[in-house]
Amino acid sequence: MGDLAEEGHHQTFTQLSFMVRSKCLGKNMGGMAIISWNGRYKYELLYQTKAMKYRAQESLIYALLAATFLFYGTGPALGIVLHPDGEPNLANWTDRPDPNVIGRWGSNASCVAVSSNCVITTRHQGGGVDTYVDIGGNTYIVTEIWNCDTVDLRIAKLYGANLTSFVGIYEYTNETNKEIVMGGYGKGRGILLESYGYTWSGSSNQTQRWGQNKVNGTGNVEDIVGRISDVIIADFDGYGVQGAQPYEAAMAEWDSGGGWFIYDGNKWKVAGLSRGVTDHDGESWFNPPDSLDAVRVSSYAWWISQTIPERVPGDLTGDDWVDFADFAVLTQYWLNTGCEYPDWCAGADFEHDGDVDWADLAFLMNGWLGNGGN
Ligand SMILES: [Ca+2]
Ligand SMILES: [Ca+2]
Ligand SMILES: [Ca+2]
Ligand SMILES: [Ca+2]
Repeated sequence: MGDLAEEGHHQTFTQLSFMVRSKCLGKNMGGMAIISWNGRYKYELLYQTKAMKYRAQESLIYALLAATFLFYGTGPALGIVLHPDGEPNLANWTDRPDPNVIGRWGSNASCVAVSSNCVITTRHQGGGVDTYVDIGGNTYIVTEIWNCDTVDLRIAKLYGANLTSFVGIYEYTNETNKEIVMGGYGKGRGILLESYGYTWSGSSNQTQRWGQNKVNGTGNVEDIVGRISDVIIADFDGYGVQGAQPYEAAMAEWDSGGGWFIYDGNKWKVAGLSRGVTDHDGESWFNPPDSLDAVRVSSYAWWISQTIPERVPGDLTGDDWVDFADFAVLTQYWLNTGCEYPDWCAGADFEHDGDVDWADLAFLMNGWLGNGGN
């Protein structure tokens, strides 16, 4: 493996090989690990090698085999990792987004609801059309995907969803020094490692966890398949040290695609999607603090808002069709007042004037007669 390190044009694979080798030696040389890993991702890696030199292909396959062995061998572990003395009581801690805005993406990642029938998530964990998403107490199937150029970011449409909890997009580029709340379905804290870290613990992405941090800066990263993403960056400080938040947290495996949220104008908005952490092969370190990054939503805010599809006019059930089922949703909110951003009484306040009345009913009937223009 040493000689590979001298081949600059195979640097990406060399880094991976070197990282794997370092782990074999029981040392960790740093670098960032993407925090979800599955068969699809490996497939994508292999697929990309078709256009590359055979030698690079061979190196990559060796690295993947070694990495697969290591990941398999580490046993159950990756979610949000919290210090034992800094764990929020989720029953009392209300200064955070609605738990229903974070979903499970398939069996290996997380996602964030950004409209009544769409989530955003990262791409590196794989999945796509036909992936199941559990969010807001229901399970939906993904029927459409929009990838953001070369960025580790995509929008997924959930069939039949009419989510009443979702968040707006953080559009400002002033994230540095802002406090964030992060949530996801990744692994949690395992055992304490002397005075420097924790192992990861967990065997499935079924536990939602929340923590806090603060944005230290911004940057730009390229992953091992060439996706280039703007990121916001934080670190995992020790409990109670200067700069640490009360519920200081790090992400772990399966948190990929989960949210970093900033409180803005009385609303929580998604400012980042958990992407990578310092690689310690299934551990989070606070001494020295690990680096954490999330795909920077503000850089792609315009793309996200332009790409989220418009609802079919009058459709409230997410099936792109207007019928009695939609009328039934409207009747649940009939004569409600106090409808507000972002869900507007499950969408029944079509014209966003705060109530559900005859004007909204007329809008639905119009869609019904024209079948939403379809
Ligand atoms: Ca920190
Ligand atoms: Ca419908
Ligand atoms: Ca209305
Ligand atoms: Ca009205």
